[in-house]
Amino acid sequence: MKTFKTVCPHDCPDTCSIIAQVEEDKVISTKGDPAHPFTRGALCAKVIRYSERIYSPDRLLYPLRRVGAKGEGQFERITWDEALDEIASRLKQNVRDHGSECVYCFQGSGNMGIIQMNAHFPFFHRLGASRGRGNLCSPAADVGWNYTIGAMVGSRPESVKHTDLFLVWGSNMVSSNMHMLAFFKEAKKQGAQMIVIDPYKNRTAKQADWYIPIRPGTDAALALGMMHVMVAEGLVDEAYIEKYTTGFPELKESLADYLPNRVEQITGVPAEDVQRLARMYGQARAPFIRIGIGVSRSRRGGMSIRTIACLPGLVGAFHKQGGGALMFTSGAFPINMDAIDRSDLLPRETRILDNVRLGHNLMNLSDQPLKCLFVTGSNPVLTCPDAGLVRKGLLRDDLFTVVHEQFMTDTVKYADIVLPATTSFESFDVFKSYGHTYMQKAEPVISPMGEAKSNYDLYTALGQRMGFTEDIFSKPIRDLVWELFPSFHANEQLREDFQNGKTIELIDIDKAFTDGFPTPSGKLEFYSAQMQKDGYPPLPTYLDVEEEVGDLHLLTPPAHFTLNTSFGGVKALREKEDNPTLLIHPADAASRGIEEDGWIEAYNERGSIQLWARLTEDIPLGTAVAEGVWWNRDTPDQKPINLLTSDRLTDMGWGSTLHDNRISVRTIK
Ligand SMILES: Nc1nc2c(c(=O)[nH]1)N[C@H]1C(S)=C(S)[C@@H](COP(=O)(O)OP(=O)(O)OC[C@H]3O[C@@H](n4cnc5c(=O)[nH]c(N)nc54)[C@H](O)[C@@H]3O)O[C@H]1N2
Ligand SMILES: Nc1nc2c(c(=O)[nH]1)N[C@H]1C(S)=C(S)[C@@H](COP(=O)(O)OP(=O)(O)OC[C@H]3O[C@@H](n4cnc5c(=O)[nH]c(N)nc54)[C@H](O)[C@@H]3O)O[C@H]1N2
Ligand code: SF4
Ligand SMILES: [Mo]
Repeated sequence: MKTFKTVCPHDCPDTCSIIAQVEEDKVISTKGDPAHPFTRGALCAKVIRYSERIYSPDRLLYPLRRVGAKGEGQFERITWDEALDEIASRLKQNVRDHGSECVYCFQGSGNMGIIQMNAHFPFFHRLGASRGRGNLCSPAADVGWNYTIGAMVGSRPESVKHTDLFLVWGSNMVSSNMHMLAFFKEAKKQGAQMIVIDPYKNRTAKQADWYIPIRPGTDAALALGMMHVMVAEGLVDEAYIEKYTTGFPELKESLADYLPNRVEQITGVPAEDVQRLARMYGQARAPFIRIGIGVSRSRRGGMSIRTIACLPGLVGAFHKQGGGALMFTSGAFPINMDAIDRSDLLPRETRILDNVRLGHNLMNLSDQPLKCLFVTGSNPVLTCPDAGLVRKGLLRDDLFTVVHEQFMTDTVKYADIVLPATTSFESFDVFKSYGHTYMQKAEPVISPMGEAKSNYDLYTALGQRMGFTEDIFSKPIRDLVWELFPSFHANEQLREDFQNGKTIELIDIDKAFTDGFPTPSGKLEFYSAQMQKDGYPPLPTYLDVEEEVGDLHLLTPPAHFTLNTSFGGVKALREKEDNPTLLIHPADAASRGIEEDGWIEAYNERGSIQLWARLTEDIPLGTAVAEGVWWNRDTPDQKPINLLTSDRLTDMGWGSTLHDNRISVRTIK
């Protein structure tokens, strides 16, 4: 029996360190690594029995060629040579006939390793394929936060153990960020309070000292209402504001628009609660705000995040132990991404497409239609908005689709060629994190299963088959590490620790704001000249947007055991969630003829799907919540929740508006 250290590859802020026990090239058990300073030996319920995923009888182990109709899932086994030859010849022919921008790779975050997640870029850049911008997950949050703070760093997550007031703003941490919550529990023992601000009473809100329901998309108004009260009542730190922020006089003037009564009308939060919240925040010793990505997935998302991020500037929280705010820690990793991105290989400035609008990209590009689609680390048939249009696009006879996957997902069924992918236990990588500050190395724990190839090995092989001679298409994967981390060159100790599998920190984020903020002005920016240049209001603002048709606001957040459809592939996890469910207030249900829990139909102009209605007062009137994304086979009508979501973009960063849609519901006749 041998013991290996590896890293959980899933898209999750916690990036856990895993200890795997291996016997004769087989993983016997997986458990958390107690030596990891952030994850401290615990793995979540989704990953604790990871060998069920690695050895699932449903793993794809060989290349396949489609023999049935698209979407049917009928394939025959072929060799890697046949697969690579067919892909190379289809690519060459299409590039010759239609130009290289008829090729496009849809990328997801199924494997968060720095190398494997980005391994396709050199190939598609060299080819001159269309590029993508934005993603389904969090780009509006990145842009919004950066306008205020200047870089994607914030308070150290572990430091929440020293807070006296914890604001969880639009995050279901019990399910999606449990290791940080564990640090807050230490503060709770000392009497710290937790407030959850969320449109519905999720698992985390149920543990809060105070749960504040808010109308979806209205967070900026609540934050501005708090600022109004804090300024009016002298609950701000004038000396700090003077030294560390810019634009306070302009902000102060604009706060006249955010009287608590008006904020109540916008947000649904009673004026006295706005006041109480502002006073608690303004009087706390070291208040800490954890901002969730959920807040950002709406047409006001970027501005909401930018506005919430201003709050700590009023009270000096970033400079108090236990205080501040955290969006992501991604900026704590100085990495030379050019080493893996390789934009230098681009033959010219190629076309850029919005990744979130996959259906549109497949159906509506009239000047140069897409002809070859690659999918890596993603399951867009289920997880992309406007899923009906995505499916239509994938059914196009003239589209050549290649999917590299571990499982026969709903997306794989539309592929012409299917390529088997290794799991992270079978490949080398280096991991940063967006929820903590520690770098980790993952050596392969076992040999690849069947004929599976890692992303890096696939795109190296494909590059060679295309006749690409640049060094990246033959470089041993470990050589890349030295190019990715310039800090390793000068620091032998760091290099040695990394080689030996120690968790290392490249930047001490405790010092991130010691000399000010990394914005253009060097200060936390209440007023942002850059925003004005980019066409946004320069001050934090509650934006007006047009309402869609439909009588309930639909939220589609992660479920405890699923959402990321990776987990739906594991039988034991699938069985823990009962049915694809719509949580709805009993009065909203009753007024639509739904008297008790049961199957109903949710619909809007994009389509209709069946969901199990569960009547609960945890959901406010006017809102409905569908947790998780289910594999089609686990739904009554083989339709994904994203049939109902729109591919409209966020206000910033070309992100998805998955929490900004409207539906109606009816009983099934
Ligand atoms: N309705 C609704 N939709 C959503 C969301 C929502 O909140 N609501 N959230 C969005 C967000 S934030 C995200 S991140 C997405 C998640 O979207 P999903 O597409 O469900 O992402 P994952 O489950 O992380 O991974 C996708 C696939 O990557 C495969 N994979 C894993 N590792 C590798 C690898 O090394 N190589 C290759 N080739 N494949 C691999 C897995 O088997 C899996 O099938 O969903 C988005 N869609
Ligand atoms: N168990 C589990 N954990 C996961 C995942 C999973 O699928 N399951 N997915 C992983 C991935 S890819 C990601 S990106 C992260 C997801 O991270 P997040 O998107 O931050 O997801 P949650 O933490 O569940 O938080 C979503 C919360 O945001 C709330 N919300 C939605 N709209 C608004 C709004 O306008 N205002 C406010 N205040 N709140 C709003 C929702 O009601 C919900 O409670 O989690 C990761 N971790
Ligand atoms: S908490 Fe996140 S990183 Fe940790 S094991 Fe679970 S999915 Fe992986
Ligand atoms: Mo995500």
